[in-house]
Amino acid sequence: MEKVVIIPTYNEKENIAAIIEAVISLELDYHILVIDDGSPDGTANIVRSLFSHYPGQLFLEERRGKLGLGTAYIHGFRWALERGYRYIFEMDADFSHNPADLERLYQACANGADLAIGSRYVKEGAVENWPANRIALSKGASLYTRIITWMPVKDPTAGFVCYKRKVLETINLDAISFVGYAFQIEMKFASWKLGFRIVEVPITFKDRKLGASKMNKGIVKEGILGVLNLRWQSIFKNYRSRVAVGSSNGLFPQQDVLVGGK
Ligand SMILES: Nc1nc2c(ncn2[C@@H]2O[C@H](COP(=O)(O)OP(=O)(O)O)[C@@H](O)[C@H]2O)c(=O)[nH]1
Ligand SMILES: [Mg+2]
Repeated sequence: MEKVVIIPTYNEKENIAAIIEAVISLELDYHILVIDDGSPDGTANIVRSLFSHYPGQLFLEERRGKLGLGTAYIHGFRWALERGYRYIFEMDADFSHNPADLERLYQACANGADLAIGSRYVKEGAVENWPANRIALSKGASLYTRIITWMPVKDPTAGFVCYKRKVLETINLDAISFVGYAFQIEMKFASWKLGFRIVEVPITFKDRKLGASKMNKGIVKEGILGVLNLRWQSIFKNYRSRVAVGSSNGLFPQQDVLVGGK
């Protein structure tokens, strides 16, 4: 029970079998947990049909409807913590994240990081085939987040991450408020505020070839307001103690955070 990759899905029937196969064929003992939000295209049925091929390695949690990426991951984190996993990964289903990079994130954590981020915006990181407007949105979001929060993370919206379990045990998951992609920013912000060591590992992010993106205007709006809210809370509302399990006990003195690309 060492490593589990959480893959959130909504209508990923074109990708899900192949991404599961790609992770398993690494032969590095990754377990996989798919969190499907009642995909109308039958993604969950495909996962179920693969159970007998990968017994004890492939798991599925189904939710009733599209409840958002953030709560899907929170559900997955709780599932993984209850089962004793030591390294808990986030990865998209659509091959934007290369499963072969899982091991690079794992190595970063095994070598001292508490949180390893697959980063597009550090040296040697890259984005391939994304339309110009998506790149502008993503880079703009990164810059905006850094200006408002001062968080020294170059790719704060990244969704390819390895957490050591102690990070997820320390963050009060009930206090994580966002449902969409702002969730990704908040998880990094909370980890940073709690003094965890964050390392950015350069990756090449590729646009999906199959299926459709679920990005929408509501997600962007939540991100813009959400980042302001995080900053506000961290200045005036003692965000750090509120986001820690057990709250306001002073257990987490701010450390010098080491954020490094390669
Ligand atoms: N369970 C769940 N998964 C989601 C939801 N929204 C997006 N996803 C999944 O999150 C991952 C990233 O979403 P995607 O649409 O590719 O976002 P993009 O890469 O930013 O365009 C994919 O695996 C999606 O299927 C959701 O509301 N619930
Ligand atoms: Mg995608």
